[in-house]
Order: sequence, then C-alpha cells, then structure tokens
Amino acid sequence: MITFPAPTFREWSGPLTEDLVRDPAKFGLGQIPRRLQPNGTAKSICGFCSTGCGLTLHLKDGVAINATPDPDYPVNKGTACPKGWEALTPLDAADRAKTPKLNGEPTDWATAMQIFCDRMKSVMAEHGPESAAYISTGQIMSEEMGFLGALAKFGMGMIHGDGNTRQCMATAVTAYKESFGFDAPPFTYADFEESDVLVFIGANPCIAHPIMWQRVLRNKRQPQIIVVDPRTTETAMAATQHYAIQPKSDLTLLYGLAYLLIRDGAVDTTFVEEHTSGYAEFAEFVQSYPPEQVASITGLTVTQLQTFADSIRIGTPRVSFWWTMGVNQSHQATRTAQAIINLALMTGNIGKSGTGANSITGQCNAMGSRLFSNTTNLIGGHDFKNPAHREKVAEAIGFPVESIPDQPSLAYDQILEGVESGKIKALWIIATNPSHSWINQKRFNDLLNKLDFLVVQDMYDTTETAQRAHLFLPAAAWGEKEGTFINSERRLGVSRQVRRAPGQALSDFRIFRLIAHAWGLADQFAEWTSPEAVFQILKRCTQDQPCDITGIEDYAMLQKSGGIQWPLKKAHATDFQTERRLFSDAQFFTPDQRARFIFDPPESPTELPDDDYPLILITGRGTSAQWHTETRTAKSEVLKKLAPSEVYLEIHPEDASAQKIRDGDRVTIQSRRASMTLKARISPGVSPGQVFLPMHDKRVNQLTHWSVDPHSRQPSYKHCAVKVVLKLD
Ligand SMILES: Nc1nc2c(c(=O)[nH]1)N[C@H]1C(S)=C(S)[C@@H](COP(=O)(O)OP(=O)(O)OC[C@H]3O[C@@H](n4cnc5c(=O)[nH]c(N)nc54)[C@H](O)[C@@H]3O)O[C@H]1N2
Ligand SMILES: Nc1nc2c(c(=O)[nH]1)N[C@H]1C(S)=C(S)[C@@H](COP(=O)(O)OP(=O)(O)OC[C@H]3O[C@@H](n4cnc5c(=O)[nH]c(N)nc54)[C@H](O)[C@@H]3O)O[C@H]1N2
Ligand code: SF4
Ligand SMILES: [Mo]
Repeated sequence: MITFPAPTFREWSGPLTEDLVRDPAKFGLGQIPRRLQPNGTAKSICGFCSTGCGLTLHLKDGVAINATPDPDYPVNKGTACPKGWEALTPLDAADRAKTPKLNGEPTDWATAMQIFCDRMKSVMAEHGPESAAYISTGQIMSEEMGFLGALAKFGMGMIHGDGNTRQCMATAVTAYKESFGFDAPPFTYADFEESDVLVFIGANPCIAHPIMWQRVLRNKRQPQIIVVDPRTTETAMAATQHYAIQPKSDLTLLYGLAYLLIRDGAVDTTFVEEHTSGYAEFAEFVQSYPPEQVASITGLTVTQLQTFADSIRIGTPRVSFWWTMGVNQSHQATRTAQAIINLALMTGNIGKSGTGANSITGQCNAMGSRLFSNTTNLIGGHDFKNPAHREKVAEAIGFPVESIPDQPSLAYDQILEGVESGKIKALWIIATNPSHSWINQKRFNDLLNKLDFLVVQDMYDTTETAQRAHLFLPAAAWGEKEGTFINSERRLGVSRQVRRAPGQALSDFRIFRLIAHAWGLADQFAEWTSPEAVFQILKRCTQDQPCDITGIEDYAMLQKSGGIQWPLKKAHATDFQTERRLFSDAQFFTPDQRARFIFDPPESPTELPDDDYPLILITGRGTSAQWHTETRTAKSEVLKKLAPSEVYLEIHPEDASAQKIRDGDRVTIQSRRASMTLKARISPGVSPGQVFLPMHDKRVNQLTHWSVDPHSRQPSYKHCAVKVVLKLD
C-alpha cells in the first residue's frame, strides 16, 4: 500500500496526510476557504466559456450561495449570460462523484493511487513510454494543466498527451504559428466596440459568446456587421450583411475577395511591402478566383461578392475579422483561417484599434492550454524539438533536461488511432467527455474497449466516458479550487475557491500532486506545492517569449488589476493598460518579423452528399443555456427551462415537403454510420440541402464523420452527408 508523506501543500486548510486521504471527512470539513470573509464576497472568473467574465460570489458562513456578474470587471462590465448566473448550481448535483471507483465500485484514494501507478507503470514497462497517453482539457486551471503536463511527460515519462482543445482551436494555433510566428490572437475586447466593420466567419456569438456580443452592441460607430454562415443564425439575423454560403466554401470566398481587392486597387500596399512576405505569390495565386467562378461555388451573387469586398477595402477605417468553429472545424481549416489572416494583412487591418484577424476561442481556459498544457508545445509556447528550448524550460522548472522529451505528442486523432492499433494501451482522460463529443462515436467507443487501462477524472461519475473507466478519480470543480484562466483576449484572471468539494473529491491539482507522490516523484515536484507556487513556475517558463508574463507578481496583482493580458514583461510591471492588442508596431514573431501569406487551393470535403445521403449535416451550439455534453448545464433547472425540452432537427421547408415532413413530425436522420430519431422543425434558417443539429444531444456524434484538417488535425464536425425520412410508426 502506498504511503503519503505529509507535504507542506495547503489547499483547503488542512495538510494532506495519509490519514486525511484515507478519511477525507476530516479533510477541512466546515472550514472557511482561506483569505475569505465568511459572509462577504469573492471575485472570481466564470468557468464556462472563454469570454472569461468576472463574477461576484456571495458567501454565507464561508460558502458561496449565489453568483452575480462583477460590475467592475473590464470584460463583462456587470453582465453575464445564463450560465454565469447559474455557475454554482452544477456543484450541488446529486451525481457529483464522491469517491474514486475501481471497475464501477467505490474505493479509497490510497487504493486508487496504488492501482493508477501499478497499472500505468506495468503498461509502460512492458510496451514502452509511447504506450500510455493522456487527453486533457481547456477547462481546468493553467496551474493544473501545467502540473499534468509536467507530471505526465517529465515525471512519468509519457510522450503523448493532447486535449479537447484539439476539437476546438488547434486550427487557430496552427494558423497563427505559421502566419505570425507564434500562436498569438492579437485582439482585445475593446476592438468589438471600436470597429467600423466586423466580419464574423463561422461564428455565432449571440449564442456561443453572448457577452462578447454585448460588447459589439456597445459599439457606437454604427458598424457594418457581416456574417458568413450557411445558416441564418441569431447573429446573422442581427447582421447588416449575411452571406449564407455553401458549407465549406469559405476558402473560395476568401480568395475571391482577395481577387477583388487586388483588381480594384483596394490593397494597403505600404503595409504589405513593409511588414509581410509571400504577397506576390499570393496575388498571382488568387488570379484563379474571379467573381463569376467564386459565385458559382459559394452560392452568392457577383454583386454580393462586390459589396462584401467594398465593405472591407482600404479606405474603410477599421475592419476586424472574427472566426470560430465554422472555420476551425473544417477539412481545410488552417488554410481557411490563414485566408482570413491574409485579408487582414492585405487591408492593413492589424495592430490598430478595431481591427485584427481574431480567432475567438471556446472553453474557459483553452488559451491557458495553448501556453501551458505541455501537449503540442513545450510549456510556455516552446518547441519540444528545439534543444535550446528544452534547456531553457528545464532550467526554469528545475528538472534535468533529459526528462524533457525531444518530440511533440501525437495529435488526439493519432492517439486514438494508436489505441485502435494496439500501440497505446493505457489512457488517462481528464475533464472532457469524448464518448459524447468526439466524431464518429461508435468508432471512438469501440476503440476505448481495446484499452488495458482507462482512467477518467471528472466531477461526475455519470458521464458517458466516466462510465467506461476502469479507474475513476473524483474531481473538485470550478468554485471548489483555485487557479488562473486565460480568456480569448489573452487576459489572465484568478478563479477562487468558495465551496468545499463533496465527499472525497479532490481538486485536479491535488490529484496530480497525489499521483506525483505515489509515483515516487515527491522530490522532483517539491516546489509544486500549491496553485500559486506553480503559477510562479509557469511564469518563469514564459520569460522572453511573446507570452512573457514575468511582470505579473502574483494572484493578488491579477485580482487588483481586473485581470492582466499577456504579455506583461517585468519591465512593464507597474505601467500597463487594461486593454492591449498585439502588433501595434507591426513586428511579427517570425524570424524576419514579417507576417506570411500562406495559401493552398481549395479541396472538396471528404464526405459529399450523394443520391443516397443527399443532405449536409451541420452541427454546433444550440442555446446559450447549454454547454457541450451538458454534464453541468443539464443540472440546472433554470438553464433547462431556457433550452428546448426536446432536441429537434432543423430542416428547410423544401427538403421537408419533398419527404412529406410537417413541423413537429418524428423523423429519422441517417448517416453512413448511424441513425437517430427525433422531432423535425421546419425552418428557413437552414438552406435547402442542409440540416442542423445542436451538439448537446449525445447521439449527434454517432452520425458525424471522422475527418481532420491535415495541418491542425482538428476534426471537421460541421460537414457530413445524411438523409432524413419521416418516421413511420
Ligand atoms: N452556450 C454555449 N456557449 C459556448 C459553448 C457551448 O457549448 N454552449 N461552447 C464554447 C466553445 S468550446 C466553443 S469552441 C465556442 C463555439 O462557438 P461558435 O463557433 O460560434 O459555435 P458553433 O455553433 O459551433 O459554430 C458557429 C457557426 O459555424 C457555422 N458553420 C458551419 N459550417 C460552416 C461553414 O462551412 N462555413 C461557415 N462560415 N460557417 C459554418 C454554423 O452554422 C454555426 O452557426 O462556443 C463556446 N461557447
Ligand atoms: N458534433 C459536434 N461535436 C463537437 C463540437 C461541435 O461543434 N459539433 N464542438 C467540439 C468542441 S469545440 C469542443 S470544445 C468539445 C467539447 O467536448 P467535451 O470537452 O467532451 O465537453 P464538456 O461537456 O465540456 O466536457 C467537460 C467534462 O469535464 C468535466 N469537468 C468540468 N469541470 C471539471 C474539473 O474542474 N475537473 C475535472 N476533472 N472535470 C471537470 C465535466 O463534467 C465534463 O464531463 O466538443 C466538440 N464536439
Ligand atoms: S459569457 Fe461565458 S464567461 Fe461570461 S458568464 Fe456566460 S459562460 Fe460565463
Ligand atoms: Mo470548443
């Protein structure tokens, strides 16, 4: 049996001793989270989306009982979406996991740790370091991500680990890295208010980022709002121009716009000459995208294309481009994101107020995972393959350089293929629910069955993925632990502990710490005692990087400042602005400091509609009250009232009448992989030939097709071929 040393770590308030691990009832029960007034308030950051709203948490006897939007926080300025108001409710759900479980049966932490280490070690001893992998998340704190990445890769000796952020923003990462030399979303939310033209491509902020949309509504410049989305979404309805293009024809559209800008002499040639590379080749390349051809592929008219191009041409003071999953989740996602970046560069719309090629990210700490998860990048935005980077990070964290792998991880889909082929035998899944959210669900769940050892770490043991685990580890959730998140505009904020986790659940941080001890790595991780101690380690890893945050002293400084955007170098620690954007000096992070024009010809999606499956299935967010696989939001009665009581399929009147489908009829939607029966809703919001389903229903990804962008390896969730027929009882 493993014994635990008594570390100095204090998270709740009691020390972590073997005794307390065995009997967590004693573990801080009834004690007030540190540094809080028992009947006061605590300022925190919402743990759902990447907007990163500030919340005020109201305490009674040391425990948060209510959440309201923080009026002083620069992000949300006193507003919150329904999920923020209901942030505390999911913590009280009846199915919160309270003990570790082995093969579905409750066990204690000491046994769980013993099993974890024995099984992982024996798999790796027998099959090598590549035989065990982890899948992490954009929904735990940066300090937890950093701990997990360092523990798994530098401590336990794993090589492969990725996260649900691959499903979400891997495309933006790849696109920025190639185009700008670093994964650097350049904007600040003030740009929503300061733009004359806002172009939203494959983004539905009214539903997915409602508080960002509030910032758009605060724009006093009477902006043009242009939405490119095959569906007439809530955002499209609020737009001044909506281009309902054929799904996945964005790349052609964007090249067509570049063609028109060049033809019409509407390019910012000074900016292009001084600050970019590859323009001449790009200009020649887009000559093959004249408007007539682009119109026939995208389904728009030549006049529409011209209006669009005229709206973003040089002379328009401030144009900002925003994209989300309609772009990132495509078979050619990276090149599409770069085609957006190319337009911003051509028109000189970067580095200035109200401009930018801006990827909006999704999960509360997707941006933290980009810098600190140690999956694709070595901690701090470094490169595993670069020996100087390995030396630097090793020194910053005080580990021997030999402990740092010299190769990056396989991507998520490649890890899964490794499981399928038997190369990977043990998988550890943390704070994500891929048995619902990954593409082609049957294939995913079948391959999980091949594993010798599946560990799932979640706040609920009822999730589709948790139910398949050999070993389940119960996690404390947002509100029950402390740490930092980074939001879409690169702002770091502190999320506070205001509740005690139920039963024996421990914060992810503490679970990683237990594993470090149990594995025999206590000495190596001696400095990793608390989230705030790890924050200091992560800070050191960013020194001299574009994301340098060495100027942020500590959590207190973050709280006092209303969050702080990266970068903040030490030299600027006392002199910085609340809203900052990148590239105001037009110096990019490439070796020649020029942004690159990158392009490839468009290709067709991997599964096109045909006679058997004539419709395209688009998937995405349903309502602002529903979060992903709904493990959390479905626990709130308030949020449930704000969402449809039953999932429905949106289908165009023409396609419906062809199948004699009336509104409210039960229909079967079928793809090559599965079928699902549900209610039809006839709506002109989808175009003919297309249907829409929200991703929140667990059956939706039974239908989707396993295909990824070749550069970012992000799944193409929003395009597969289906048929819909009336369900005859
Ligand atoms: N309420 C709520 N908010 C959320 C989330 C949630 O689950 N619920 N999730 C968060 C996360 S992690 C993310 S990543 C974001 C996602 O935020 P969004 O990306 O804004 O949301 P989606 O609905 O997935 O996709 C956006 C739009 O892409 C469109 N689209 C589909 N195919 C194409 C195409 O080929 N071209 C174009 N131009 N558009 C296309 C869809 O019709 C959809 O309206 O939301 C975040 N916010
Ligand atoms: N068809 C389709 N599928 C999609 C998408 C789409 O547009 N269409 N979008 C994709 C995108 S962008 C994303 S981001 C993914 C999201 O997919 P997932 O990451 O699988 O979805 P979530 O429901 O957010 O899962 C988070 C899990 O973490 C648990 N959890 C929450 N907080 C904590 C914590 O602090 N610690 C621990 N250990 N666990 C915690 C929750 O209970 C939940 O089980 O879905 C993807 N799937
Ligand atoms: S917009 Fe996002 S961060 Fe803000 S309250 Fe809603 S879910 Fe939370
Ligand atoms: Mo996402």
